[in-house]
Amino acid sequence: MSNVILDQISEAVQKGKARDTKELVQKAIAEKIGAKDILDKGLLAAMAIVGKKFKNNEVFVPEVLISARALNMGTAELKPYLAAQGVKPLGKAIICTVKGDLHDIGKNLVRMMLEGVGLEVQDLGVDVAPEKIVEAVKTSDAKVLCLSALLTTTMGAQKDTIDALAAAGVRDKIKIMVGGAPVTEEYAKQIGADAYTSDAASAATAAKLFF
Ligand code: B1M
Repeated sequence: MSNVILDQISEAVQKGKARDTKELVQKAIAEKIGAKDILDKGLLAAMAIVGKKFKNNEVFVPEVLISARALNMGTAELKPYLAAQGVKPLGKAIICTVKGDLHDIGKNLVRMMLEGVGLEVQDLGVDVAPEKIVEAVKTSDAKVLCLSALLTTTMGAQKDTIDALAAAGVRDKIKIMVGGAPVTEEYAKQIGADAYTSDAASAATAAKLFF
């Protein structure tokens, strides 16, 4: 039974049916299907299929965008269930997708998981230039900065950001975590990041250790 609804969620995301996705996620929650299963086997499974089709030129940017919108509607429903909300914020983190990069689904998931472990999150959005990040670090009391990059062509902006923070004299004010599909542990070390994690849940666990 549960597989049926997870398949329906996947189908709704693939077709970009945002309202259906939201309703099906609500139905799955009511049927006591675990939030992580709904996320992994329904919502993200769909995006993996859409990603393959995108790569093979079977679907194009507009279709991917409407699927992304449906996926975001679904994850918004899951937010309270993915992790218990902390009552008093543990501390503050800044998150963004780096310059030149518009992908925000992974970033939003990381933000959600950080909030889930009790952190207050300042989200700077997507395509964020190093100068803007430097300004945010200077003016905020955040202890952790999370940089997301989804393209091999924008991974370099993670390094540019770390370099810009060093040049501005604020590199040691904050712990820098990097992630995103093309990013690796080795790359993270190479560019002088403090931590790399491959998924949103471990990003939250790792971030917590800095407080
Ligand atoms: Co884009 N895109 N895209 N795209 N897109 C990819 C990434 C790609 C792999 C598709 C492909 O060819 N197979 C490919 C990149 C190739 C490469 O560089 N290696 C690609 C390309 C080429 C492009 C364009 C250049 C296409 C074009 O225009 N010709 C263009 C670039 C635009 C730009 O950014 N300047 C583009 C555009 C788009 C859309 C706008 C259409 C849309 C984004 C919509 C949105 O985000 N609102 C889109 C999408 C949706 C994808 C795919 C299909 C899905 C990405 C996604 O959201 N995955 C993607 C193919 C794929 O991945 N299968 C693809 C789900 C998400 C949960 O995973 O973001 O990896 P992810 O996040 C994970 C982890 O990486 C980690 O946690 C998350 C899960 O737990 N994580 C972090 C992420 N950030 C972290 C930060 C941390 C820690 C962990 O900080 C500490």
